[in-house]
Amino acid sequence: MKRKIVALFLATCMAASMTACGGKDASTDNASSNNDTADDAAGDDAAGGDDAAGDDAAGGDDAAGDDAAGGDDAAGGKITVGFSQVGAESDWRTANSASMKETFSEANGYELIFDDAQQKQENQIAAIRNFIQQEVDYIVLAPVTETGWDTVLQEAYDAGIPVIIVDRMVNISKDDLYTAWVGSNFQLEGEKACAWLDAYAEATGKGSEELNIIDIQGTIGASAQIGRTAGLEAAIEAHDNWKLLEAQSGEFTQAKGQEVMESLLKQYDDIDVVYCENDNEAFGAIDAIEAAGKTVGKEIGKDILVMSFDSTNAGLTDVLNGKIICNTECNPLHGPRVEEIIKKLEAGEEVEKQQFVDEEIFAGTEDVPSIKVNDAEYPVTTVTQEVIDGRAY
Ligand code: GYE
Repeated sequence: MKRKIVALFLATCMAASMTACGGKDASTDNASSNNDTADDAAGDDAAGGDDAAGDDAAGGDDAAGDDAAGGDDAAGGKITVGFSQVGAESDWRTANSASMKETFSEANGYELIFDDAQQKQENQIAAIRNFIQQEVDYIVLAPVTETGWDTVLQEAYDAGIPVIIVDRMVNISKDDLYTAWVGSNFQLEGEKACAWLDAYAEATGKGSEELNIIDIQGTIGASAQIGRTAGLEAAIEAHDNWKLLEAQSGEFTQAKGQEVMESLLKQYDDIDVVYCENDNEAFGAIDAIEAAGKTVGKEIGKDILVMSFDSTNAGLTDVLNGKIICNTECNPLHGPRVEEIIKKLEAGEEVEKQQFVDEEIFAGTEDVPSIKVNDAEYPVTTVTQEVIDGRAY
């Protein structure tokens, strides 16, 4: 309970202006020493404006940090984190789950309640309700889609449990229903991939040729799908000679990627580029293309060019093998980033509402040394075995 109230206080601080929370007095009496309802505690604190959780953490006795180090709460002094994970649909997701589990280990002072939602929002909503009931200290949510979160996040908010969103985004009516988000700029990823294709076509003398493009989309309504599809749509809009033959969801899985590609190969015999919205879809698409007797490769007009996102080890290995021509990175190692947010909250510090991760772009050829998107220049890394061996996922 104690932790719950501290958490609500911190969440309220985040929502209120920092001047209201940044006073000097380190008394967290409300938060630490009585049985006030969560509403009372947060209300008083926020209204009083004198209590600084940060001061507490720095030198006080009642700091949330103290709790974490040796408190007496249900988890035996550990910080409990309920993590609602999308599923296990891809190599990216496996790396992401591993990162979260490694970070939020018992040895690091956490009790992690990990829930795999099997790509279903209703399972995520049930998991969050379960976390609320268990009075976890933090809820971490990797949302399957952007919409549909208002009710359950309001419930977490009312219970005084800070919610950290990771990876994909939520689209909610009130911003203070979550404390912080960390993830990727998915539209930028799409724009980078398309800038690469544009530069590659130019560099190989095919800049004015017609390009027939297939988009194997991710899970419809997921930020990663929305952003990557939007990046492609904008590029198609900007190129008279680029044509989107079809966009269909491969649900970020290899099996579905293969299925979609198989059926599209029957429909179209003039596909130039397959824009797969993740590596696993690309693996499935490659299998389908090869089974249909066509070639994946780098020659526009002769091969089918497979583009992908994530840049997992297996994805970059396919770049090295010449099967994927360009792979735009999406970094899954969010465990330490979420932990940093939690540590700051524990210390009563302000956290950034939204944090974007820096990401690279990889290609199988040296034709395009760098690309430009919105006036920013991004180097393109040519994949070698050394590059792959030097990466963590
Ligand atoms: O690209 C894909 C996974 O949301 C960024 O989800 C994530 C995406 C990732 O299934 O492989």
